[in-house]
Amino acid sequence: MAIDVVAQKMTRMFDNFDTNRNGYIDEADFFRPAAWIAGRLGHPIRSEMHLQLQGAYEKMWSHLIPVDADKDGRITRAEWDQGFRQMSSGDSFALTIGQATSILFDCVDTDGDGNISAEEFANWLCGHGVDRPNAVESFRRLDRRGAGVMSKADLKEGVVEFFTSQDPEAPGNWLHGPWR
Ligand SMILES: [Ca+2]
Ligand SMILES: [Ca+2]
Ligand SMILES: [Ca+2]
Repeated sequence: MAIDVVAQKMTRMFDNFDTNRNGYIDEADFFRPAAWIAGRLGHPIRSEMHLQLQGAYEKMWSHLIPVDADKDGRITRAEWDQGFRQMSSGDSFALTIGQATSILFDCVDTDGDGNISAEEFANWLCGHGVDRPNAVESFRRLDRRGAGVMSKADLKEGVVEFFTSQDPEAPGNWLHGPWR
């Protein structure tokens, strides 16, 4: 039987976003990576860099709130799967992909130069609990033309594949690290 590649990727994404690994995603899960990534870059809590990252993550969380179907402030795996199914079958999926790409880009492009470097991407994934070798490998896959940096358009190509491609070899599958 063919494996459901998209479903496996969504499970991976849930695990990455549940940063305190307690089985559901809530707002607190997005404080940790912002603080971790800023710290990795040598910027303390409440520094400008940290607050900027936290703001980007708060945007990500507010974008996910509709997935919390019963409005209890927590996204369970069931809500996650259901929310994704609704989103991907809806008319506004292309719009959602565009918004998701922009929000993600602002979380990852920490120096704000309009490109994502290998180091920025690895730091982002490590902030979500992926180990560094796998984070580096993920960037290598997503940087499909070997440019060494990703533009927002390059990231969007990966985001689209992540959410839609059932091809096990699609580079975009690696957006949230190893997915199998
Ligand atoms: Ca959690
Ligand atoms: Ca809920
Ligand atoms: Ca950058």
